[in-house]
Amino acid sequence: MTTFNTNAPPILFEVRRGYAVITLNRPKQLNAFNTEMHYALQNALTKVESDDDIRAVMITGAGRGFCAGQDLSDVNPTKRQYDLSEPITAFYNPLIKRLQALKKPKIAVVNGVAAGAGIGLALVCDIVLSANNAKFAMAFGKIALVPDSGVTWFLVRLLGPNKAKALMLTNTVLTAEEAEQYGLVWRLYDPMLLTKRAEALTRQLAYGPQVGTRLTIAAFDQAETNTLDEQLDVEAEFQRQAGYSDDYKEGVAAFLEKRLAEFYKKNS
Ligand code: T3D
Repeated sequence: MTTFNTNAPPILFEVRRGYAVITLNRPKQLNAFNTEMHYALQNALTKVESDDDIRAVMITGAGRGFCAGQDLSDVNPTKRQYDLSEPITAFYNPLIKRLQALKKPKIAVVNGVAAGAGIGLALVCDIVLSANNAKFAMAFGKIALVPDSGVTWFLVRLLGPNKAKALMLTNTVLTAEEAEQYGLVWRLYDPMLLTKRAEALTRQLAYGPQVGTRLTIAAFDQAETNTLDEQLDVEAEFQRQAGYSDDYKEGVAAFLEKRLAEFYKKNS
């Protein structure tokens, strides 16, 4: 039988060379969100945003789940009813907006089931890796709620309106393979290999060019709503900024000198 440490912190936060790892740490509840976990995640994100040595971030879950959305035992409506827009506007919306605004590469490492707001947490990341035995449970409809945490926004863009609605209205639980086919996931890995592969990818992004990477993320974010004319202007402006970066000088010098570019030199 698995035993769980009830005094464990709701988030584990580790800074490694060039990147941070955030681990949602309520494994008994499949890392469902409660208020403490929201606050701890906010604190972790403050560190990620403010520390220039953190150039990328991995978000994953402890135990057999990634994140099961809201902790339902915390909000049990049979005991007490309240305005559900409050936790959404106080916690979930700021979390998704903050992650969307963070232009350092964010890698969701879906180690097990993701449900409800846990799917929004994964989809707001720039790259989603998943264990090939993970599941993506839409969940909201099953408890008579509507999708939140940006899930309607992400799914309609990934799948188109009809497929997105069908998925949600039927409370479908996607397998990892289906999630990959639908574009929710970038790569699937054997669970034994997932962490190593995710760390390697996160390091690759952390040690890559920073200005260009951040502007690339921002450019794709703006492409969601821009016209082609507007987007061409964005690309020109971002290219102007990237062209003044030391990383660009290093990238071109390395090419001409037939060597590997070194964009990350800390402690080396
Ligand atoms: O309320 C607001 O603030 C509004 C915001 C809403 C945002 C949302 O996220 S709404 C959606 C909330 N989430 C869900 O409805 C998901 C509920 N969970 C499930 O449907 C299933 O647990 C899963 C599909 C995620 C996994 O199924 P399975 O069969 O692999 O695991 P299980 O046996 O159901 O769960 C394992 C344990 O985790 C179990 O506890 P136990 O019996 O071993 O002590 C279960 O109660 C617990 N657990 C799973 N999800 C939650 C949870 N505990 C609290 N809250 C959960 N969301």
